[in-house]
Amino acid sequence: MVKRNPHFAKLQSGYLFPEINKRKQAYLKMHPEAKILNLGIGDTTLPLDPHIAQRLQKHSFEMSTIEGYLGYGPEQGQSELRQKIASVLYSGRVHSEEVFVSDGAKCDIGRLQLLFGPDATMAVQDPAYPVYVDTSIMVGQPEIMYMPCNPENNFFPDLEQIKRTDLIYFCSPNNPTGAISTHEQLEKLIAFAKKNRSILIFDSAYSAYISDPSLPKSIYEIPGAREVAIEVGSFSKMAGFTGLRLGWVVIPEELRFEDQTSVRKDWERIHTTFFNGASCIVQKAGLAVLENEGLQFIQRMIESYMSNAEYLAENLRQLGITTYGGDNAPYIWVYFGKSSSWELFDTLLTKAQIIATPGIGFGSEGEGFLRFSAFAQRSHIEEAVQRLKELPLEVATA
Ligand code: PGU
Repeated sequence: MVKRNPHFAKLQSGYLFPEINKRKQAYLKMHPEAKILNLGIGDTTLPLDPHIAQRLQKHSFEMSTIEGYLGYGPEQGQSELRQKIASVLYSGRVHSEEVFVSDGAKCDIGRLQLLFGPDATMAVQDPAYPVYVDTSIMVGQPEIMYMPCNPENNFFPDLEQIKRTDLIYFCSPNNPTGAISTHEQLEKLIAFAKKNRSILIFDSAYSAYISDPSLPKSIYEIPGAREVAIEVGSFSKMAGFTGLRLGWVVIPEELRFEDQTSVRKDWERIHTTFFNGASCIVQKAGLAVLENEGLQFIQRMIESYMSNAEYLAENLRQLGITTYGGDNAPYIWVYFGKSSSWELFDTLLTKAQIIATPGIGFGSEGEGFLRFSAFAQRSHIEEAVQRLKELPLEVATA
């Protein structure tokens, strides 16, 4: 018999979102007529712009011609797309060879664990996107330091209380709290990583949702970040590519290991060994996103999701419920208190047929919270508000 990988016994039973889906399916089995409103998973619902869809169509068709056919591409990504990401999204702060195109941020976060291996220690915001912790446990990393982020510290960790670790995971705009870190806060984070000789892994999957020009969209807007930070980005929420799959990782040339070898070079080795490139057609569509017409479309799409966030947050507040986020970020982090997150989840599902994500699924600081996603269809959000108004909720103010 083959021994089970012992690290898997340390994981929570299932990954958060399939667990939610299981409970939804169980409910539907008993109540097949129920109209469930899904404000749980952060999955985009608005259709693609024709400009982008036409590009997909064009290149799909060209695959049927001898001249237009494309096989394996460069594993690191099509050079035109790497250049466009560097120039449009980073205003030239990074070079195209430092951009590695992928099939999405989630897969990159998993592959990044291989770069540092089983001995690396890590710090992570609590609450956080569960993939950072789950993949660290899977590769057998020995220690995870949780950095509490809550209303008391305005969702930014007290770095003086945090022990040195090799890696620091940080996400802004944050999933799930919707908090956005300021320039000053990120300067502190970079200084902390420098002092400790740690590497910062900065997840900017929601950066396109920042409309306030005073807030940083990328870690590379912070001086000194190139020597300490990796950035993970995604087309999923920026352009509605959750189903198409396209993301990237930036590793600046200055980033070095203790022995002065290049982190970027090792990443190139991993990326080209484990991955054969994102779909060539989807990369062409990614290029269309970064052209003027595509950029105008994503602006409209983001405004539409953000108007959902504003509507939802405003209505929840009118019900006397304490909310955070929803401003420059597509998630609303809601404190109900008194009950546990899973109890709150069950109450909403059974009494109002609404799905929200239980805060505890993102870490212990999420207990008593629910995360509402603004990516749901507008009609579902409006109906959810209506149902919440009719529901006598046990509401607590934080
Ligand atoms: N990073 C963060 C912070 C995310 O919230 C998500 C998606 C990703 C990366 C994944 O990006 P891709 O480029 O699409 O791979 N979070 C969603 C979806 C759940 C999931 O399992 O990824 C969420 O609801 O939290």
